[in-house]
Amino acid sequence: MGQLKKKFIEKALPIAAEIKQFIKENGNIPLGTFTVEDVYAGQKGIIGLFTETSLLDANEGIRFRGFSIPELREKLPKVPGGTEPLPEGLFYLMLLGEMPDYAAVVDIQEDWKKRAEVPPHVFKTLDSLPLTTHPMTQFSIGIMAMQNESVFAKAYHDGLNKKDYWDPTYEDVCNLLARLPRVAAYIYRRTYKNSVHIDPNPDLDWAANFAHMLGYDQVEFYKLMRLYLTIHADHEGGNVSAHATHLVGSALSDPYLSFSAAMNGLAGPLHGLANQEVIRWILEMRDEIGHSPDKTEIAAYINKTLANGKVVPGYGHAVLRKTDPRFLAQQEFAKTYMPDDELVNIVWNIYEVAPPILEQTGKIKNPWPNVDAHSGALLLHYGLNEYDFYTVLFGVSRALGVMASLMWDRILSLPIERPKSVNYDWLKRAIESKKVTA
Ligand code: HAX
Repeated sequence: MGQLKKKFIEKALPIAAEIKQFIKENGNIPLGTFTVEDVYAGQKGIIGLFTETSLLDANEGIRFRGFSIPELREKLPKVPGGTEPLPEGLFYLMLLGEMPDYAAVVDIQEDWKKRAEVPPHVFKTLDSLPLTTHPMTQFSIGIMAMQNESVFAKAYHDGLNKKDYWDPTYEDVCNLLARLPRVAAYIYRRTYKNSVHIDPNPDLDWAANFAHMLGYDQVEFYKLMRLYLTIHADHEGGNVSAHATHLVGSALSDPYLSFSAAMNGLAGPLHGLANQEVIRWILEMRDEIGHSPDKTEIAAYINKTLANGKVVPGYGHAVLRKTDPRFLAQQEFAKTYMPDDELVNIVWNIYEVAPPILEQTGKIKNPWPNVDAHSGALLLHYGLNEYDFYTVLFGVSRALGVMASLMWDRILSLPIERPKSVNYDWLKRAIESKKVTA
């Protein structure tokens, strides 16, 4: 048994017992009320999910087990002499709730290297798809193709005691995390690089090896991947990809089934696909204007986008009400490594121009940029210009958070998710009865 798995069960069982006792003692205490509008508005603000790995504050942004993005960048272990955090360390933090040292991260790296071999049939499955298949669809299919190896599904089929669900889940989670970069890189190389594939380099960390398999071996790009795979990992439990993992997982669907569901959600343009949409939108703006747009031209293009009934991609958020700290972390990276890059400067100009325009509409609750507003310009700087692929990078990162969360779902034996829905007639009757009793 690897160090992390041993530590997880030693730590998780007493905490799970404590949480369950807490729920038993406090289960009847009301936490709030909801309105008729809440029923229609995508459950926003309604507390109905339990997620240990991270917590989002509307004004401050995300904290992973209590650590903000700047704190993660400072405190998570780095490669010797490195400047960006190692995402394997963030997985450790999210799983255990404690900051790892470098040795603990190396231990995870060694474990994942042993698990990293992707079964050949997965590549054959991917190769059978038309090259025009969107990379996110390929990614979801690639994940599903690995499902026949699920240790949990087999153990459940063979007869598994409830209290042991966590154990084969852990095996699936680590196998999946170890293999995702290879699957993602395979999709990239088959779709855009004539199927000239690059073997993994076992001497590299998880993020750098991913960059290497994609074909980007610059040290700066390794740094970008470490940062990128860290900041996209988790955003508490209610976003579409995390919620999908939790929801599907609550039926005891194994991690492969749960995570591919998450990726189908991430592939939506209001969620993770926004990162490709941002770059598509910027490039279309530049093409239409015929040169690098200035602030006045950007403002006009934003107004035109809104007038055409489209969203300005990369702006707005269901929870956040300030600039996303994940945007700011990427901006800081760009200021260090590419302050004169043309597209990066367009992104910064949009940041100056867009918020007041969006605010003036009077309906957009958050006029500030989210994580997706910046990432594409960073990738383009290093030549990764196949923007349909960007959401797959997001997906590889998101696996860290939602898989750590799924481990907690299992250790806590969280039940099947089944919120109540009501119809129009029910709402009308509820309002009527309120009027009668008022
Ligand atoms: N451009 C134009 N209109 C926008 C907008 C934007 N960036 N953001 C919100 N709105 C509109 C909504 O479409 C809605 O319009 P209607 O009332 O006509 O339906 C209105 O403003 C109120 O929306 P809201 O309450 O402020 O926002 P929601 O919580 O409903 O939606 C979204 C949050 C992120 C989906 C939304 O802001 C949006 O569509 N943004 C652009 C797409 C995007 O960047 N998505 C990525 C979000 C971060 C993420 O998950 N990354 O993976």
